[in-house]
Amino acid sequence: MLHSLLFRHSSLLTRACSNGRTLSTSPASTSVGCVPTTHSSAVSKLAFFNSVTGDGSKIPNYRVLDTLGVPVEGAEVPKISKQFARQLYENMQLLPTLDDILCSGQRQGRIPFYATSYGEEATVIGSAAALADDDEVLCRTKFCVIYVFANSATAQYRETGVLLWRGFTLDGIMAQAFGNHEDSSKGRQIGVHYSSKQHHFHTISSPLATQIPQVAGVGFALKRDPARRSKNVACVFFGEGAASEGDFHAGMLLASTLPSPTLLLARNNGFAISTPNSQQFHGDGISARGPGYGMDTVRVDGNDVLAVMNAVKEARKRVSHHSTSDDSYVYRERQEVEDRKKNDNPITRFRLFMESRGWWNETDEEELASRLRRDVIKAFKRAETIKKPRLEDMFTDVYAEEPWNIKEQQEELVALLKKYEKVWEPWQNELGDLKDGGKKLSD
Ligand SMILES: Cc1ncc(C[n+]2csc(CCOP(=O)(O)OP(=O)(O)O)c2C)c(N)n1
Ligand SMILES: [Mg+2]
Repeated sequence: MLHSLLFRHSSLLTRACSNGRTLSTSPASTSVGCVPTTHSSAVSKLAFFNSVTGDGSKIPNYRVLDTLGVPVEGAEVPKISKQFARQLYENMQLLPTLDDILCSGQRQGRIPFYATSYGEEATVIGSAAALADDDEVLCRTKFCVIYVFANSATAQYRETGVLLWRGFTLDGIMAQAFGNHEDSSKGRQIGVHYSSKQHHFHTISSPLATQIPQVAGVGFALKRDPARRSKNVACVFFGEGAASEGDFHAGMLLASTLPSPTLLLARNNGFAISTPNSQQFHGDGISARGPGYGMDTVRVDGNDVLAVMNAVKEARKRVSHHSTSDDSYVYRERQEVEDRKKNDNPITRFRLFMESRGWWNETDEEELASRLRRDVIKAFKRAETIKKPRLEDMFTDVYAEEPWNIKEQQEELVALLKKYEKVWEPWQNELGDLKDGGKKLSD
């Protein structure tokens, strides 16, 4: 599931008070003026509240399709063609295909690390389809509820689908997984930490939530750029666990006080590694925080690709003007995970919708599954044979002028190479995997 929050500020009430035209715009008969510091109406009755809905209910979950892929009563089904629906479906199916092969590749020791997108296919592909391909994305990318806070794209680590939607190739995915010399980060990043300037996909960093204050800055930069001002938004993806970091609040405050075309998408998959939602927050989830920052907010069913697409599209319109290191079965019942996959699978839900329109059938499914698997395995095997980046690349690209400590480390490595490269077999083997065999540095 996915929830989304859309943010915007300056309510009518605020403006009415600050303009001084009226002291109270509150419909409450008990209103006795306006408190200057908050511009809220003054009342004589003591009342506490802990819900943003006014009546104590939970914020509702926006949905277009039910779990059987049938449009729910009153929902607006986006007008998409058969071809576009198939494109959505194909991209959603590509994610678990990649996940299956790369996860088993990691278990076989062929790649060092991986994080899957299982269950988050609708959230990520639905959002990607609603964004413009040159909107800026910042991420850190499992099952999820999305909250869209609308204001620009940055990612966490489960948003590979955004890159795929934008045309990032399977060879690019595999180069990153193996850290070979075709990888845009030259093998210096941990797995799934993608980076692509061409695809407006900002480099993923491991510390949770750092991307949230950054996106407020990216959004502000877009606003200041006449060529992109009313054309692009900045969009950040983060998990509900990341929303427990101080950086979440810093980013929300920045995005709301410096208005900019920024979209914040919180994916709530119920867990931050082994910590369940019940231990992460008290209150109505992450979405309840949006209005506290004066941001337009919506909670969306993240297993519903059409709902996600509608919500992100609307949010965009408004603002324009876990990993292979962990075993979830230790903290989640195997049955719970299996049931969830069966009972409310975002891919199955959309497949049922497509079948009801006569856009998809069993033959299409079999053809797609074998084609995706073949393509992914081919890219995996190719990347495995490609040499790793040159050794000297370890020291470049961060500083314009090499600082003394980096120089010192490089000199130390050169000395070690001179001493051991010809006499110690493990080093000889490792150097043999590098693009230039480590020669340039040792010369
Ligand atoms: C600042 C920081 N603390 C801890 C970690 C270790 N860590 C990596 S992923 C993760 C859980 C994140 O949960 P969530 O944001 O909900 O994303 P999900 O994995 O569920 O998609 C943690 C605690 C980290 N990377 N950075
Ligand atoms: Mg989570």
